[in-house]
Amino acid sequence: MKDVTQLTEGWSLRHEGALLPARVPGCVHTDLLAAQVIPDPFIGRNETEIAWVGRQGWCYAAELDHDSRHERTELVFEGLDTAAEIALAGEVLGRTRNMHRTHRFDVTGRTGRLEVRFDSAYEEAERVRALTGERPNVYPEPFQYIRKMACSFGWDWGPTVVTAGMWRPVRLEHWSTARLAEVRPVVTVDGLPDDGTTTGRVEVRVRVARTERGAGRPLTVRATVRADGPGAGAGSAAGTSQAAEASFTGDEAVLRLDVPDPELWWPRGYGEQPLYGLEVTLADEEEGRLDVWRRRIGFRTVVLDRSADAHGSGCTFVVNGVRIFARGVNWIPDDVLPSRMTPERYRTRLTQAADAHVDLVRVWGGGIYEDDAFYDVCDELGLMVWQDFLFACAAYPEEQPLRGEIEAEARDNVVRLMPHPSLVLWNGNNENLWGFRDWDWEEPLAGDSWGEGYYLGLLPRIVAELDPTRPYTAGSPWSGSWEHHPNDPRHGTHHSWEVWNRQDYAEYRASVPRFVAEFGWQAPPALATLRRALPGERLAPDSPGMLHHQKAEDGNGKLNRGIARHFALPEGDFDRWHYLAQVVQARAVAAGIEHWRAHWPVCAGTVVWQLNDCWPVSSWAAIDGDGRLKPLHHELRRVYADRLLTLLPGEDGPVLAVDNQAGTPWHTTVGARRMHVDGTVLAKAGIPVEVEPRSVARPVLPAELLPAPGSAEEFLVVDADGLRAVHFPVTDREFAYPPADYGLRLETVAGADGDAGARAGEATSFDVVVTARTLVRDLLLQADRLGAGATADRGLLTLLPGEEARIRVSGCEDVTVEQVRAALFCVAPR
Ligand code: BMA
Repeated sequence: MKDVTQLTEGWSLRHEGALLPARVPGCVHTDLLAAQVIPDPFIGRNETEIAWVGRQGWCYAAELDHDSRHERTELVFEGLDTAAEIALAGEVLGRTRNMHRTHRFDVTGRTGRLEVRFDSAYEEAERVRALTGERPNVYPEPFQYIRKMACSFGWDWGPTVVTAGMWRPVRLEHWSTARLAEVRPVVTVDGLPDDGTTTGRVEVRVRVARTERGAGRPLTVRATVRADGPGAGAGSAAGTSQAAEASFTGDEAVLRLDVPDPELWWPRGYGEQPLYGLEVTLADEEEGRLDVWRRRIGFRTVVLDRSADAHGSGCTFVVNGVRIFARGVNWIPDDVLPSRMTPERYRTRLTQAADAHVDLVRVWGGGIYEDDAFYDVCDELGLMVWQDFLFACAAYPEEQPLRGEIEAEARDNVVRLMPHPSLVLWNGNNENLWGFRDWDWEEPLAGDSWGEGYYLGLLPRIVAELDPTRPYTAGSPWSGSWEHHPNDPRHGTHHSWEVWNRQDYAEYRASVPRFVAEFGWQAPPALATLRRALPGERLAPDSPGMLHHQKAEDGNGKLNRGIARHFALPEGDFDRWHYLAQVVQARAVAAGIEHWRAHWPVCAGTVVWQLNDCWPVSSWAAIDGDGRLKPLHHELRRVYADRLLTLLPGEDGPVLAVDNQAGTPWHTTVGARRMHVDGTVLAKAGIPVEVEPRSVARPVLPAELLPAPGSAEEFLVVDADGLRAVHFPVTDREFAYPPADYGLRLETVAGADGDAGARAGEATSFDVVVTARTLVRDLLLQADRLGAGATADRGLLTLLPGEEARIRVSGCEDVTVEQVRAALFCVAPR
């Protein structure tokens, strides 16, 4: 049986003649940080100070000592970042130039000093650029000439932190006769439940590598699939187990397993996430078991329906026959130093996404193929994953040495990720087809390659060959062919960026794309995050640290104009600017989603740019670089919930849309009130509504309920089953808000052990009970002002006079009512 030894210990990093202790997996920056050679790049303007780290070569070393009874020993690097030369006892084993691949070297019988010498990624990129020639790029740095996480060279939300190192595990594999080189489960489902009997089919395609002795030997491979995992509960296929055996033709074998009536894997909100364990064992007669491979799989079908219809051509995910409005977010690397990611951190971040009722996560092409831990959590939480191949915002040469690297990398990652049932789409690139058409690339390219051959040729061929049941799209955005503009809203996927760049967020309502794969609005991170990142700085929207932690072109200008369209732009009041920027972000994204969801099924999904951040920065993220939730996160939780009440501004006043994305009908009565700003109800009605599952109803609002057009004193409120929507006929700066007046009281929450108050100094939970005496619009408790670890369970709240709201605060020590009052913000403060 194969033996595996992880090589985590005994590594050192050479720096100016000294040897620093090194962590593997890890990278140069984390080792230099641990040795206090560099300051934290996330703090202040340290990023600029440590730019030198990326500009030089680095050498890691360890003593390699092994002694094995096996025929073969291989040194396996799951990820080398990036341009490396690997030498053992002074002899070069090989060279690498791609952080997204696994590399394997034969070290049978060889021991001694193992050195992994990294060149500067810039040097490598320049070398390749010299071979392929120059290509256009949206960003200044040369990321398209090197297969390394593009955003490590800086992005419009990310710092330039160009690292090097063994960012994924390194191990020795000792084996004899043969090992499993590739295992690909192709999972399909015959006969969906409505058709009567269902059969889950697993076709396992196996490839082996052999030693000389193994060359002629007959091998057998056995596969078993059994119910497993958190979702497989009572009444499920629990306990069932199927097995199959096959022998090899050459180095390949195919096994087929049928699982009768499998429990289906569903996206969250549509059903459970039962997972089945698949085990593949390689054996030969003399030695018995040689190698084992284990993964979890799930039974579901997925189709991306792109067929033509009266509106153009759609883009609708269909899982197990159910058509889905995708409630998505874009995912960027959660840390600009991705070796720091842990399974726990993936789980935290993805659980935050699930808490916001997200059901689809797009792994964006300027980042990485994430660790298996990421996709494991998505499998468990029912988060559909759309995976970009790693190309973003640039023209990419198709010549060697890049072409071979890209093919190898795509093969590695398709094979690695295809067992995950959460994976629903492979996508060729981010914005490159659009870039070719619209960003003036054609002239500088002058006929040179730019990546089209990857997106329309190589990548779809690889997906069809290796992972034939999964949909592939050439790019995002993409209209399906060159016949239509790549970003044509009527066809396929669309990125909506004009609105943030140049317009008021109301303009989201001007079109109904078939699938909005990117759109978003910026806001600064939580105050505690800024305080940590910018120690000692007197914060102002344009203070030096704030500007350094704002990477977007004219980012602050766009933030300010976004605020000024609705509110008086606060001068000299950072806290209010910060609050208003966060309000506008939440409202903007909500406006888009409310509008597009109301147009289901013409529009079949929204993928918010962006869920997360990779350091502390003002950005489009809903969760900031320290993991704190912005008000947008709470707003996503509202607008992505199964049930949503929406008031959409229409030509003749507000239009009510009642969205029901649940699988059961929603029968309710919408209470609608036309109100005066002083709290008087001017007209009211109960509107009975019946909304079918996964559909939208638009009940007519009686005319007497519509606030007078242009009124600065009237507004409309609709409520149903604890949900609320409000409509104000004019912008906030025009509306006659009374100075907000509310009472405040704090109530300690009984602990889980029934212990009423908390012991002194102990972190606790308490409720902030707000009683509105006037209209209070978009009340927000910024819990991080009460304590760096404090969180609140609610975001923006609009209260009518006399209403009470309860906000649960967790993770902070006792505070006073005055402190809470100072952490509360609203649109029209007293
Ligand atoms: C799109 C993304 C990213 C970018 C974002 C915000 O272009 O694909 O490249 O960060 O917009 O500008």
